[in-house]
Amino acid sequence: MASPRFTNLVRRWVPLCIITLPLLCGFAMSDFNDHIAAKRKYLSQEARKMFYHAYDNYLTYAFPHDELKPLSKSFTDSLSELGNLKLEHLPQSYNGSALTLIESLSSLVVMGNNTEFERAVLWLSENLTFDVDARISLFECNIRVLGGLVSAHLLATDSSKRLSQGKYNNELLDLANDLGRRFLWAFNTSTGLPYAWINLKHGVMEDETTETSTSGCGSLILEMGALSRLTGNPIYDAAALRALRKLWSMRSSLNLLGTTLDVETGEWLEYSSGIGAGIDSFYEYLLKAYILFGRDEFWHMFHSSYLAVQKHFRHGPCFRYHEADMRTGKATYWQLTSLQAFWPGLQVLVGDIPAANLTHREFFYVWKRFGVLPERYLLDRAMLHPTEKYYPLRPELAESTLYLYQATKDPWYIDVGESIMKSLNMYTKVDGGFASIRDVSTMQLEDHQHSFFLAETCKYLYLLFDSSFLASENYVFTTEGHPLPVRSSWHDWLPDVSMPTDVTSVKINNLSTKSSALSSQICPALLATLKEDQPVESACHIHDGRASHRCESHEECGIDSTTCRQRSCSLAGYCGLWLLI
Ligand code: DMJ
Repeated sequence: MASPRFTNLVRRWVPLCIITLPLLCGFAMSDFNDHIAAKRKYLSQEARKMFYHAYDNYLTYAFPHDELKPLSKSFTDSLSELGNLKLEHLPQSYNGSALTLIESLSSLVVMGNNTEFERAVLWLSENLTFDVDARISLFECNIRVLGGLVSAHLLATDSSKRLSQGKYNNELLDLANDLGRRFLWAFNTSTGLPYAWINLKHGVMEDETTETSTSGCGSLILEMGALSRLTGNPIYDAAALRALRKLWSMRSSLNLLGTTLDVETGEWLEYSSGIGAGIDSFYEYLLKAYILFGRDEFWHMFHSSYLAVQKHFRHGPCFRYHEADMRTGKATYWQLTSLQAFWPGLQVLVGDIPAANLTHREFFYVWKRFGVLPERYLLDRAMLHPTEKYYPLRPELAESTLYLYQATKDPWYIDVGESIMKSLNMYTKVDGGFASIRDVSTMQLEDHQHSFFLAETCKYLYLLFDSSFLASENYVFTTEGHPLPVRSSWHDWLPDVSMPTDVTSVKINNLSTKSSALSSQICPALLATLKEDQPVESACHIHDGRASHRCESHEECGIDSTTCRQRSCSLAGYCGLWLLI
């Protein structure tokens, strides 16, 4: 029996503890939250400083040309490949396409600088022309220029009244329309697949290469779809959709696509495939087009591709992605590439948060090891690729970090963002801007500040620390980081109501759920097709063959919903996560 003294102690202290502990915890939690809020505020100011260091130097040394050379404090007209023409032989009126200015428009809005946004919009409205004898990449010009203009037009004309009344008369949309018309030349092929290169003045040049990439054909639908909806001319959407459908018809029996192809014959030139260069934004645009336009067709294409990727490219407990032959699924290259780092962000959109978190950690591990992400890292030999050792200020890891933070609110991602920002300031900041890294093993710099550093890298870091821009509307970010608002008038099935926040309430078949273009968690189309006894967990979820989970072979087992890993058949005849694959 307990002594009376002990009983007294318990009587006196236990109720006190029960009352005070939650209070203490509450105080500790609120202290912690205050600390995170203060840290985010400070870091958002640092991200803003980074952006303006890049922007101001661009304006001083490179504007109105395309991009800044921060070491020599000069410029490059990187968007156009001018062949034998030298700049001084160009007409007087030619002054570059001010690419970095176009790419900065939406970042200025995200950072709340409406005055500079207006100044840039008005300058572009008066001076930008696409009537130039320049050979441009359709893919790059679409994501950077068309995307930049369409997004800025939407931001200039939404209800926020960012521009002084009467000053803007849809000039950016007119420019986008003009550019879109020039793009259409590229689609004049027997397959509907567009040429990778066009001359803005003369169309497709004689002897132009017929080789292009999967991304080049399959990442046009957001910008061209938006342009059609804004102008009321369906021709842009139709061209991009036709190309996408043709591309999808070229998939293998494994639902995989290659990375390069011929636009005239419609045949694959490169069968090795993955989630990185040449195909990355193809997956991204299927899901984002579904979120923006609500067409089930996009979801079906995305879902099949996503499952195929998880099944054939992912390996190991660490959730790395190798490359494989689209026809056989056999591994070709065991490489982690910088571009692949967008994948966890896409996984957040689809709701596979645990998988996104694990993959993100892989990329951050390599970032920490080298200080930044090398373009290619050989997984099988745990070493840098002999030639592709560069880091051109790419945004993908910051992008995925933002998506993961939005979905989880885990402060660890704030630390990751802080670490990314520190590295950028330490290794790439120079007097004249931010320079790319030529070799991550020596940190030797290269004289180039890519426009996506302003459109994406700085923007994603800023949004990680200050997401007030996201509170006003539900946005889809293009692959170049340009926000497009999700609007019911553009959408096949969203209810006709305004969406004042970044979370949209969606009701399908009496089921109500919340969906956001930044962390949708649950894909509505999947929800609509569900039977009542099948809980929605993830886009990669495949049920075991039998409800009892009994099996005779691995083929009868499905894909685990939380980890997206292939389940296998145990010796006792049950499907489960028995082996690490
Ligand atoms: C950007 O131009 C776009 O994100 C594109 O989809 C591929 N990556 C570059 C930056 O790394």
